[in-house]
Amino acid sequence: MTKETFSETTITFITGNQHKVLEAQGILNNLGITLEHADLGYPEIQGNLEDVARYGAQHASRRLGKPVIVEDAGLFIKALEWFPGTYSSYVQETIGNKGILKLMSDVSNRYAEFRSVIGFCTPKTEPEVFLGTVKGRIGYKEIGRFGFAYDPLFHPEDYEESFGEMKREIKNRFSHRRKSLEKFALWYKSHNNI
Ligand code: ITT
Repeated sequence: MTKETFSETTITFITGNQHKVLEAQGILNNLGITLEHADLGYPEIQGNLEDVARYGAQHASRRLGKPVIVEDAGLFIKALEWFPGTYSSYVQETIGNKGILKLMSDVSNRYAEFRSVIGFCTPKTEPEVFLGTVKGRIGYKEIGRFGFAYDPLFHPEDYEESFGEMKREIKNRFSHRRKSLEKFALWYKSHNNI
């Protein structure tokens, strides 16, 4: 099989979440990839993060006629049998952080992970996926004015502060999104013929 090569340094991030765009731009610019943003939407199939990212990237790249990335992310809480997981969007919109804190009120094991899967695809290639994970714990209250969604609940391993208390540059150094995007960028550059 021949190795695919890519010559574009600009990639379009398909997402409806502006916070993700700002974080991803900060991460990828340092890694030599320019990111454009388009809020096109794409069908989110039932399945794990990888399935959603793979299908979404393929669909969006064929539709836009350009190389794209999409991301499917979520918060996975061990004591809740990894809930909300793939239901993270729905749970954030319905019960929100207060609802999660209520579910955790009698729970002493606070272990949780954020996971991010980046799906990459071009109009002529098959999709590729890249997983990034950050370990941490759920706090006992929401704290912090930075970040978005679950960030005020999540304290990454080895830190007292929540993601909600960290400026974007700090979160970007070791977040789940940093790890998935870095894996993608390294892979992409090794397939780049410029
Ligand atoms: P897309 O248009 O990219 O799908 P989304 O916000 O729906 O945007 P996801 O499905 O990937 O994104 O995310 C699931 C939920 O988890 C959603 O409520 C996000 O706001 C939240 N989330 C994702 N990444 C997060 C992060 O880094 N910090 C806090 N919450 C996050």
